[in-house]
Amino acid sequence: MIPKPLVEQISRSSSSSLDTNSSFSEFDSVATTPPTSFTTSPSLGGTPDSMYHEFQDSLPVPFFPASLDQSERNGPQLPQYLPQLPNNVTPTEVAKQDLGTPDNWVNRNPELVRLTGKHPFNSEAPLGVLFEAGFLTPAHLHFVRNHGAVPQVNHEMAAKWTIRVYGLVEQEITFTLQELQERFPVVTLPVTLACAGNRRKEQNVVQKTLGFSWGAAGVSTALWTGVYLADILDYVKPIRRQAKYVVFEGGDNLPNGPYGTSQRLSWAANKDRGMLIAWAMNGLPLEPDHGFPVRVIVPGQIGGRSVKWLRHIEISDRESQHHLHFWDNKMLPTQVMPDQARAEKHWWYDPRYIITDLNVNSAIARPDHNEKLYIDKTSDIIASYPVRGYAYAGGGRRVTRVEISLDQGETWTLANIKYPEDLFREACHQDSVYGSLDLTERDTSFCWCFWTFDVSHDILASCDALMVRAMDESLGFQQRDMYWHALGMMNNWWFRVAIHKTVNDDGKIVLQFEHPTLAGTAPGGWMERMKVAGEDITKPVFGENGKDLRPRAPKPQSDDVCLTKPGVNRKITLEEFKAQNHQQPWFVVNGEVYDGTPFLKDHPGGGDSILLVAGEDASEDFFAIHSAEGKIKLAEYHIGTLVPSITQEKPIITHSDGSFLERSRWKCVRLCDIKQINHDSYLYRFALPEADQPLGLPVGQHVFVRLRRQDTGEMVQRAYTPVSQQGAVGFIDFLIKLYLPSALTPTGGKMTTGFHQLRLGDSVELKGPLGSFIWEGQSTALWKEVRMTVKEVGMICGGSGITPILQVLRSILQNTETETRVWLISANKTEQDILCREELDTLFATHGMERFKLHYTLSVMPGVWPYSVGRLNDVLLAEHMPRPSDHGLILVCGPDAMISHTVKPGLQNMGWDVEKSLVVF
Ligand SMILES: Nc1nc2c(c(=O)[nH]1)N[C@H]1C(S)=C(S)[C@@H](COP(=O)(O)O)O[C@H]1N2
Ligand SMILES: [Mo]
Repeated sequence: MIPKPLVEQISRSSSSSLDTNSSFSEFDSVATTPPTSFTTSPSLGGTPDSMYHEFQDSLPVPFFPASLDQSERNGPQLPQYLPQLPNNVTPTEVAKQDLGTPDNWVNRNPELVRLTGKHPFNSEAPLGVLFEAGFLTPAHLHFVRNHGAVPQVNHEMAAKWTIRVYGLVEQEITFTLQELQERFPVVTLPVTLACAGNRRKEQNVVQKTLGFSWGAAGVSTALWTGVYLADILDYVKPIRRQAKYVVFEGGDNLPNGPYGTSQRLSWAANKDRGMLIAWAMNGLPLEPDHGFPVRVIVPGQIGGRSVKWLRHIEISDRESQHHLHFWDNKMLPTQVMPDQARAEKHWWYDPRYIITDLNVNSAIARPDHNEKLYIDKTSDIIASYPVRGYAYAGGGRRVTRVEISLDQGETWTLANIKYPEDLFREACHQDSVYGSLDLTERDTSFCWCFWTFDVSHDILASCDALMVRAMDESLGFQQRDMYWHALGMMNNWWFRVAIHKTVNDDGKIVLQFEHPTLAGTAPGGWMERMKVAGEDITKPVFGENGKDLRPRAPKPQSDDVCLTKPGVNRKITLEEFKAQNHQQPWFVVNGEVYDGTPFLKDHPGGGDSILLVAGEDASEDFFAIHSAEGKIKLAEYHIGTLVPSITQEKPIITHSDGSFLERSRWKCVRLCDIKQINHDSYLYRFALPEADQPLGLPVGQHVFVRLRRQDTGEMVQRAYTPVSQQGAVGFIDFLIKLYLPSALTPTGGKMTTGFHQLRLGDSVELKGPLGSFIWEGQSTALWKEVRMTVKEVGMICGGSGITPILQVLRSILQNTETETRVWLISANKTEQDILCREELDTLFATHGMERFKLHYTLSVMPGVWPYSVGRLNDVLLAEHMPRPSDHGLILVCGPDAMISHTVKPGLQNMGWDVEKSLVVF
């Protein structure tokens, strides 16, 4: 059936109040007051049928996008045997993020995940939400890919919108949308669009590509209504043998000209390929984000070929010359690094690297990321979990199998696939909005399909990961390995979901699922977690079982960063390596030797962390905490290779006096108590493995604490000094001031946030001792391996800087045989911030004034207060620190700014030689 011409309706609608608004701002204001709506028309009867006819008759052409009209609208209903239209809920407000942008008039769903900040708008729905919406995606959950601002098109402009068809044709012509509708059969096709960047985040975690981070929801399906491009081409008659391409141009205004791309004429002219010039989506006008008033739809190809806001169709002897036709939607060879791609134009102009058809792809939507499954072992019924997800292929090819692996790719089992698209093949549906919705004679598959795979809870609980792969009619299938390339597009390696198993207090097994990544900038997923842990995420191994299945590479891989320096080929023997002076530390990473001396001063983790690994294999620590930048830096210090026979023998120094700490080995301790000390500080007590075990930490030294963030999976480590008394056995106490996420620091302190997440029973790892200073007692200190007699000790601490100093203070004062005297200033913001005040005051009461001079200063004006007010300054230092002397030493711990701007100059003014007498913790 050819739909009846809608001329009458056009003239009717042009007399409506909407049409009299010509400027955009007026239009916008009208948009928020809905016109007489379809659904509230008084003539509407109660039955869906009468509603349906009413709908058609009042349809203005071209009609309004839902978001410019009212929030809940749906296209005409479909017969019951077809997949039903989703509920379209488009907000009637402009989101905050869009206010300062050129898109400050587009109403968008705030639930969408924004992938490129505020502007331009690129977004996808949360994967679980997209999936639950079903076969047809409502406009408010459909992914959006805009290279720039959305062209502002109001009703009047839409009515006058023309598409010019020109070039190598017998008959050039310009169509309005009405004319297209009148002249050609109106058709509707269900089509899945997927951006070529779908799943790019996974590539970005392996190594940053030139593109932003799509999750697995850069794919959506809708009913698209328009006319066949093939019919238009028939009408304009391309000139035979000359015309080769059909070039489309959009109405958006981008820095390098409008968006445009092209199709081969032979494909475009073939109705089987289903290319449409479309004005409606799910029976409603296109949303501004999806091309209002008209766009191209190219089924089976990447979304990038479906030009939105279509202005021109040129029939040409050459492909599109538009900037983004060349500089986007390419799959460059994997050897071409991003910088090289930017610099070398020829890659982009090589026709072999263009992407047209989609490749076969699939993803797991259920279980969702972080979903939890509680397993009830007591029940007799063997419960099962339906693992579910989507799959799609390109070029009209059907997905012919979806397989699931529960053993990390060793064996695969078929999942059950449903093809909702096939329901449209059973009968033809026609009406004046959809025109003819007829797949009865089509063999092409242009839509995603859904698969299900039931796994019994028992089996699921014994798995470390779920993996899916699909195959299409051409027997193309998803590979185990990622094809990483500079644009990160068409990523379709196996989709893997990690499974974490824990046992609850009540003995229940809890499974928690972890997707590879989260869309956009959101942290999380096993890829980031394993990368931080130094694992090779391009060959991921899940859980203990995975290790048996595929033995790990012996050495941790280092992303794509080269850890060696070109030209360095010195061979270093273990003897030579070991004989190196530890003040000029050499260490080994992956069998290569590095000289850390030049970096002692600037290392972000402090020089101590380098001194600590002097003469040792630092591979494990290095990979646990370093980013690509750290790795690039490391290569600068490469001096040679440890000769092979010796690298196998890992030099480890362990001491055997029964004490806990080891300098070259991380050891676990379990959190056994948490006490709140003040508004932001807590005392964390960790149990050592043995109840009577000494810690093995000399006074004045520190330990490294390492923990895994429970939210991000990131490994973080810092040096701390415990506050437990010297000689305490079986436990270690840390006093931690928490820097939690706040309005000012949205991420909070990396390490202390990690502490805050710890629950009793959780463990952290310790290693040590470290530090260049030891208080040996009896007026002696060992500093940088030089022993000295110390009779006067000044101590300056800012805030939580008291902790390393406290150990020395106690040791000095508790020893009644020594005459060493101590001066201490504790600088804080408020009185509540002073840590260990009670202990300090008690020590003062016991040992003051003769041996211990104690002073406080507060930077925030207190009420009644016997000590100083104001930041630390020269006057305070002169008054409360000892005079310079040969047997004097000053210890300081606090913020860098305080040390370099106040303490050092202040002490120098007093006559101290800070090089020789100032110990900075
Ligand atoms: N005019 C124009 N058309 C365009 C784009 C664009 O930025 N401008 N983006 C393209 C890309 S890369 C994709 S994936 C699809 C996305 O369509 P959607 O936003 O309707 O989902 O539109 C394509 N058409
Ligand atoms: Mo795209």
